Amino acid sequence: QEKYDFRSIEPKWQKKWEQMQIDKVGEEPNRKKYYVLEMFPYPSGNLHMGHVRNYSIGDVVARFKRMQGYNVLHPMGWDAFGLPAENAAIKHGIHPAKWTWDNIANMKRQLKSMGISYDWDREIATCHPDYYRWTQWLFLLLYKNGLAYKKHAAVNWCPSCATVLANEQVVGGLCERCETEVEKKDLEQWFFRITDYAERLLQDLEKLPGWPEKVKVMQENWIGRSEGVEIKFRSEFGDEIPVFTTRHDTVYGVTYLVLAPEHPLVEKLIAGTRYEDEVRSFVQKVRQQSVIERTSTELEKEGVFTGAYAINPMNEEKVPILVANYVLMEYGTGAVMGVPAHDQRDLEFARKYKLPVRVVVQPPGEELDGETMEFAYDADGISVNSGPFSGLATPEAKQKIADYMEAHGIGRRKVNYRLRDWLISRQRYWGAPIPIIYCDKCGTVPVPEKDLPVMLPENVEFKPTGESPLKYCEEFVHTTCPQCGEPARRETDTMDTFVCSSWYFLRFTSPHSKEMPFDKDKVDYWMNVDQYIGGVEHAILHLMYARFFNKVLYDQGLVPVEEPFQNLLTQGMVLKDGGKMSKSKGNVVSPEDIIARYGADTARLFILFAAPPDRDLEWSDRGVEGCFRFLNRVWRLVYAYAGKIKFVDPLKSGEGLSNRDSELRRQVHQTIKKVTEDIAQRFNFNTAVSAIMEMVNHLYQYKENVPEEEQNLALIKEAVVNLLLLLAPFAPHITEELWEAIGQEGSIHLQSWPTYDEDALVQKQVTVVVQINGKVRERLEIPVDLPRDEVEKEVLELDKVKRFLEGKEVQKIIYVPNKLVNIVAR
Ligand code: ANZ
Ligand code: ZN
Repeated sequence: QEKYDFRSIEPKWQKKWEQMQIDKVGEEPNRKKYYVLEMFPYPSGNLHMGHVRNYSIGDVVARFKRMQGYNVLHPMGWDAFGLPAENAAIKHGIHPAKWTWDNIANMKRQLKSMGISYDWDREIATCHPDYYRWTQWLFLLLYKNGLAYKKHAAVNWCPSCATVLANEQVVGGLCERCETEVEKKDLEQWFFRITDYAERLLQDLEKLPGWPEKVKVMQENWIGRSEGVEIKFRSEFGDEIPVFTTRHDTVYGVTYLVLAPEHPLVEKLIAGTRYEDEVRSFVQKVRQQSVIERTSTELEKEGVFTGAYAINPMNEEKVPILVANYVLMEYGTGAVMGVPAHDQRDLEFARKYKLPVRVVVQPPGEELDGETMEFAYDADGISVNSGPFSGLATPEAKQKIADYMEAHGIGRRKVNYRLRDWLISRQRYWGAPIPIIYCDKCGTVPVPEKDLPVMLPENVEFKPTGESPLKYCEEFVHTTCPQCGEPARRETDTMDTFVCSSWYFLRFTSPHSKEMPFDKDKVDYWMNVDQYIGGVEHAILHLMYARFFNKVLYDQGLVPVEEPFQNLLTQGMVLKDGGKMSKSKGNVVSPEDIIARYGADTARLFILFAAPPDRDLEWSDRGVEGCFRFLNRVWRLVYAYAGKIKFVDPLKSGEGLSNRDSELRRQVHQTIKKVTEDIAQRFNFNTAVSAIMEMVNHLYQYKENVPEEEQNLALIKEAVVNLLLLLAPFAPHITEELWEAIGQEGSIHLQSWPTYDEDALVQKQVTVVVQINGKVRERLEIPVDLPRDEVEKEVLELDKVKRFLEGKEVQKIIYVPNKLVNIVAR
């Protein structure tokens, strides 16, 4: 065969593999299992390069592990609910279901053209009733265990998407999806009690040495654990006002108290007073600001006096109560003790409103003055002006004051988390309906399991009204109460799509299970995911939610492991001209075009070769060309020998080989060692590929430099067999074709990963005779085939040679490789 015709090779093998069911996998209790998973995509319509990268990385791991003898689970599916489908419906009048399933069909076709080794029999789509019935089942499981509840809450509302957003979906005050300014809205919403798991979600990060440090830090910060004391202040009227502080040692420095505008006490304190109007209008104003704005250090701190006072329980001092924008209702108790000398926000606030600043912690060797200080002193020091606690160093003061407060019922030690409960209600159609029924008599009634799934009705109208189309779908809303049989109404909210993706990795173990979301014996065999691969954009939300779900299921005895993902690889981005590929920049390279022009093997090889997987990768047309040329080089090399080596057995040992041949064999085995280690230990696919490229160069050198009749065909067979095996996980089609061409039996992808011969790695030594002007003066041991310049260098450094050359000038050096050096000098 003359030409590397990927256009016929790739579809041919894809079809054959499908017929052979080569990627089908089942439980085999006696084999080591390996579960490799790439984050499943949202079916937006077309694969982009980020997908190609994600799945190419996963496929190398899957194929490599398979060749190493593992029973590998490598599935793929679709994160198929969500907004874009519904927006398409509103904009173009296409039903979200049709839009989604068409996109899935197209992307599946594109994925198949990449030759990724998925077990397609396990394909799942979260929008399929066979899947979402179990999402609903899991909702009920959480509900029954007190982990799903409904409450009235001010929520983030995107007016453009017309839906509620989780805090995590608000970025810099803007909607993550459409970048519209987010508003606040009061709604009854469903929440999952993820805060019950805050401590375990934090602690168990330690059990994940196979996760990138940066991801663990992000999760840690998101959970935001802090230790402090909840101190009971009270108003002059006797209302309790607990405050959470991490600096209870500064309690003698409190000069005012601040409530969040949403704090329930505010109304009570101001009602009927002359402060009423001013406070109310301030509260209204602040409620328009987002949480993000309000926590920003740049925020202009603003507040108003309520007219009321609070009593400091430590010294019975009276301090004014204010309402301010920098205090959040969602954190701690929604009330803060103001210690301007030791908290920068408080200081800025105090200066603005002329509140006193009292120093109660002195830095060692410095005198702070409350009147003039410009920066709060928030480090440790020595307590002053603090009654019986004056003179103590900060850690000790904290200890003693907390003890005192607990002993006197003034306060209690408390751990606080920044993590909030997970708001899962969405006022949208294209999601899993929340399986709840409201009955006038029975109240909130969960849908009985036997009635699942609560099907999404097909026949709904899509209008940009901001309300769920389900609300207006009579046949959906009206139902009967499962408890009393009277007419009742269905919940019309659907679930956040992050719920669907929080358990899909479990469903892949038993995607067709009709009895349960997944079979116990299947998850016991496959879990946990040995290697999870995906974008760092999911480092917080998806991974946190999935860990939470898995822990709930672990506690229920439904899954065998507490942490779902043993190892995590967060791949870098694919950049073009130094920036992100994006439609708006017009610099998008379409995977489909690249595959059409160069084939899937080239696309995969380039993307794996161009950078280590966790780094950003710069797209380069020349780089793609280079990989294409390389595969052509492999093609020509193998075909040049195919006929001659077809019936030759590969060499099995290096015994009795000539120096030349030993050296080639050494290079082959060296490459096996390097590629194996690069893949297994570090996922350094880029260096693995470049080692394979080098090996091909050595083979060409052998082919061109060794006279044909001296070429060792058994050795070449050994080399070519190993070359193809090493390249197989990266470029599965061409290697399969060439495997057949050199007469090997069975699919290359069913072969064992090559092992190297330790003995072959030793570089052979040869003795070179050193002559000066034709007379033998010295002998030198060098490694076989040491490059000429290195041989010359070594020779000229020999003592004897130096002595003979003294006062002479070297005119030329003649080198007969591996045999003789003759220095001509005068
Ligand atoms: C008094 C104090 C004095 C504070 C001092 C700090 C320094 P982390 O570490 O994030 O948990 N705080 C408490 N609840 C708040 C709320 N709802 N909105 C805004 N701020 C709030 O922070 C705990 C500290 O954040 C608490 O300790 C409190 O200020 C503030 F020299 O109390 B501190
Ligand atoms: Zn009822």
